[in-house]
Amino acid sequence: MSTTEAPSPRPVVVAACQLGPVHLADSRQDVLNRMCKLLDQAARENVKLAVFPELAFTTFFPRYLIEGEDLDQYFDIEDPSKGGIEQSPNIKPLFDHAYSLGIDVYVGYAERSIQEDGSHIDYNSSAYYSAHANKIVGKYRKVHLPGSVEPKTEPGAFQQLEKRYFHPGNLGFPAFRAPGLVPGAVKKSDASASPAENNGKGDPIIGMLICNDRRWAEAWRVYGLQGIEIMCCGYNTTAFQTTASGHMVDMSPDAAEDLVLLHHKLSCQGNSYMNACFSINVAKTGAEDGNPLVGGTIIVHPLGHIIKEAKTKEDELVVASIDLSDCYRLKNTVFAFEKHRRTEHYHPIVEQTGAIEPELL
Ligand code: CDT
Repeated sequence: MSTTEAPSPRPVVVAACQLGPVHLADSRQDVLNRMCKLLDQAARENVKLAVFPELAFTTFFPRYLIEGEDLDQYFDIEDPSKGGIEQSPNIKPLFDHAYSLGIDVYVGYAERSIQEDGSHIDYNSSAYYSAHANKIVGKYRKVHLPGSVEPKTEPGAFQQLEKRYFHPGNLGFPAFRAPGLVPGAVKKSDASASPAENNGKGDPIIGMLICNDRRWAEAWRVYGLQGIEIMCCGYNTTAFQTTASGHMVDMSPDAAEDLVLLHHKLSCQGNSYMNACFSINVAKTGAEDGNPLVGGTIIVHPLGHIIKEAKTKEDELVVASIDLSDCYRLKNTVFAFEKHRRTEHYHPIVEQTGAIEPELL
């Protein structure tokens, strides 16, 4: 598409499938039933893409120190010799149901990846299941793991043990196309010979992040550089803030929750705008066995505003009709990366991890 040409409409109905709390004692079957019920509701509202939270099938277990075999129950096995995660008896029924309704699904889960030598590596992962292709067409492993390897030792400290239970993702930030989501998508076989002419005309370009990743501009930009149109991101975010020792920051619960929501929305709205994409950001929320998780499920427009927002801290479907051509107002102007980016100045982004302050005066 030339930058002066108005892009053709590419409409799609999407939904955030917010989940209320999942308690330690809740069975996988109960949670699956709740998720399938949301899909049923989504089908009645003509939804074609449904996004579920991070670690959707269980309680947010990294808040607990769990050792030995007790940990196994939270993980789903990805064993290439026996088929992928879609074969997991805990997950397959969700995809089977989505297939019967013709709905694509993003869902977060704890992945136990079996290696060739029989050992395993654990990841905090998400999968994108395409109902059109009846298979997983995108996989992501959370890169920015928050928390610590060792539990905090001071009395009353809150634990966040993701660095203990998971390896940082090893797949990078791979955008992919979701087949069959919008009508009339241009395919490779009938595309124009000039690649830029096909921009904004193909099957939707999808990216995935998981929770803490949404706070990292670098992650969004790597997707932005692949022309992302829809970002899917599930999260479990505490409704309070903690100090480095794991204690609650000393402020009123309402003020703390407002601040958490502010940072969440700034991250999603700012990065959607700066990468000119829609984003579907979905909470597991409410109090899990007394541990409060923030809500704030939002669907964000590429211009940065919130299109739809959850009203509860319970299971709730948040539906929006979006038009992917809306991404091109910014992709072709302010954020036409090919015209305006100055990569010669960006070296520190990849060469440096922590901040290095200028020399003292
Ligand atoms: N699950 C997860 O990644 N939670 C983190 C808490 C980090 S503390 C800001 C989050 O970013 O919401």
